[in-house]
Amino acid sequence: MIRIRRLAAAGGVAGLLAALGVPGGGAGRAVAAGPVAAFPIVAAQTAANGEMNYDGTIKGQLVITVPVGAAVQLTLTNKGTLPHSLQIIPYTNQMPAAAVPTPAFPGAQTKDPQAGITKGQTAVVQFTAGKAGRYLMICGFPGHALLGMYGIFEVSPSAATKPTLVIKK
Ligand SMILES: [Cu+2]
Repeated sequence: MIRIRRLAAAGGVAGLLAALGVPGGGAGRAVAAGPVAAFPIVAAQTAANGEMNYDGTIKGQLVITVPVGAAVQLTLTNKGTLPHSLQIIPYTNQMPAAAVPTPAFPGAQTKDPQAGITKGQTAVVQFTAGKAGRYLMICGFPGHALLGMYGIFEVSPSAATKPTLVIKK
């Protein structure tokens, strides 16, 4: 079910960009003209929080900031014994029990985020940060976000903002 949604969403990127007036939505390429913001992220990098961490961080300590319109690439590698995933969702104080049906941006999740990827696997997530605002990067495996496996994903309204990944501990 999620796979079908993802495919449908991927086909809608060009239309979304056109609707938003983002340059690059035309010319036959569904790729934003914004800068590429590429970050590797390791799930279960340490034993912290029962391995339910991104780069050893929990509860919003990891903050990614990108400019609006950025072509984002997040490469998730799982070093732990539990499955993990990554999904961008609108900011909320109420962590979902598992991945939500639709990510904040088309394609902004690893495949089947409730199932996750297993130890040693890597998944590449690519999407356009089409709307400024504050979002969460959650693990969609049941229970993990509730237990603190989430970071912050900020989309700056300024296209001049440099993409950064900051760890605040
Ligand atoms: Cu997880």
